[in-house]
Amino acid sequence: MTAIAAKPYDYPLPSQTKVALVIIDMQRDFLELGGFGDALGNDVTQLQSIVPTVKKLLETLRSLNFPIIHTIEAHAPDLSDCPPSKLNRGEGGLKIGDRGAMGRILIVGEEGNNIIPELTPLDNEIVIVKPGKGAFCRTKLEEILQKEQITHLLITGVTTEVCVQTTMREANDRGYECLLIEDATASYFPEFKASTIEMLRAQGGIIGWTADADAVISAVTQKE
Ligand code: C5J
Repeated sequence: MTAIAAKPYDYPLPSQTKVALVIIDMQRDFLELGGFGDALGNDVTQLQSIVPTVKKLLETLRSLNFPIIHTIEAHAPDLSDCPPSKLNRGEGGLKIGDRGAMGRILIVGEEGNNIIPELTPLDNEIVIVKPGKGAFCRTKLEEILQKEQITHLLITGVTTEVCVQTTMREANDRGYECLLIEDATASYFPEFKASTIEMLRAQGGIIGWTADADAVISAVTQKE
């Protein structure tokens, strides 16, 4: 048994646990100019700052043969999986399905919808295409985790208070032990990131744990 130095207390990693790295929505649509995030008026450089840390985690856990799960927020070209409540949100800018500088916004297969080149998934890694903010909503993620006997999720990606937080809450309710890697998640709003971290680990870790990437890397390296 080992543990990751975390808050509100150490995150236990019993020897039999199967741990996956989850990388949420590190897509050009959120991180680059001309994508969905930019169209909504956000400063995309806030998200770009975590790329080296996520890459380091990915390369380390990949080299140790941990399962890697990438998610992509995307919709079908005919938008049949995008409810009006999502499609019509936002004012002024481009909407989901509109043509932007990197193709149609948040549409599967479009240039802007791809994961950024630095974090491109390998063929043997799991990629979950999700129409919602949470990675469990209308996807096969739970089925895959059960089949692979994965019980512990190390969560990274963007944006902290939207898709990352929603996914961590969905996972926690399903019984997964979740740890959010603080310097490997980002928001367009730094104050939202800080609040999300506080609320997830409040009340004795009501939704889960948080830790730095270095603490995670040091513990998983020992676990092997
Ligand atoms: C958003 C996400 N913010 N990946 N998506 O629309 O957080």
